[in-house]
Amino acid sequence: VKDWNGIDQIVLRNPHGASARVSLHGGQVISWRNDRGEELLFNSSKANVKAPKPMQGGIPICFPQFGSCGSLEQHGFARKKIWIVDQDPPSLPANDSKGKSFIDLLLKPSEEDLKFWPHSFELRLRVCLGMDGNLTLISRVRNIDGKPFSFSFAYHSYLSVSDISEVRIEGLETMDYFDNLCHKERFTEQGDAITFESEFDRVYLSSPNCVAVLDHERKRTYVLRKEGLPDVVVWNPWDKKSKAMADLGDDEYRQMLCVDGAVIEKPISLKPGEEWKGRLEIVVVPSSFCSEN
Ligand code: TA6
Repeated sequence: VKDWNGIDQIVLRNPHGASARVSLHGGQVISWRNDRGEELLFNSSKANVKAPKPMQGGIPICFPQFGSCGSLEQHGFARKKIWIVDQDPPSLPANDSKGKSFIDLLLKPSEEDLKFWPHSFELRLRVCLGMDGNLTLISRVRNIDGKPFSFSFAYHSYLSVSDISEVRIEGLETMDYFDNLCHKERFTEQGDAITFESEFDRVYLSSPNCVAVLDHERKRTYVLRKEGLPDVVVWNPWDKKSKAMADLGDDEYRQMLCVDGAVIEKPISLKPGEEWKGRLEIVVVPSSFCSEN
């Protein structure tokens, strides 16, 4: 399938009717539907679909920088680039790909990228759709340079919710976090589940590997399981910021919540030849379940 700009999109399907759509523009998962055809990711109705801007929604890849504290543009350049499909992907451990339909995308720096970030790397993203409709994203960053480099990373996951006031997050209680609204001041979360009544922009540090996002109205829970991604970003722009964002409808903040598996506080350092792997699996279940926490 091609998008508005003639850029390829790949659609993964499972035998029960679930699907995931991945764009070569940014290596971004732009749609994920369950076996009833319901969209599970948020996409803004005002999203700018013109390359190179990334679409507001889905799961953009933030690399090699998360946020705007650094020398690069906000969230790095990976989400603006055109990735390529690896037609001959390497085999991965059975639990990564067994019974799943998947696609491997690759990103390597262009001459232009090297001017801003002078490090040769290969970023491989495997997007898998399971028999049960689960979505798994596995990223591998390899240092193919002659010197070490470090980076931060996030799966900037826009989840679709019924109404932000009906949503709560479990699994981040008592965690330390940076509040991006207060110039990265460090706080500690109290014992209660997280709920939303105003703008929210936090990075939870060294958090558990399972976090649940409960949507009461839809009786739907997203369970996020992560490996190699110690931090969790939770973001909702709320009304004022939404109005200031050209790519987001004024009231659309109510139907979205970003919960990102990420590496932010302690960037990953790779020596020449080394590889890092970050895995995020999102499962949708009828109720909350993080048995391993
Ligand atoms: O913490 C998430 C965040 O960095 C927010 O500060 C907010 O600015 C947002 O991401 C921007 O994401 P976007 O997809 O609009 O580039």
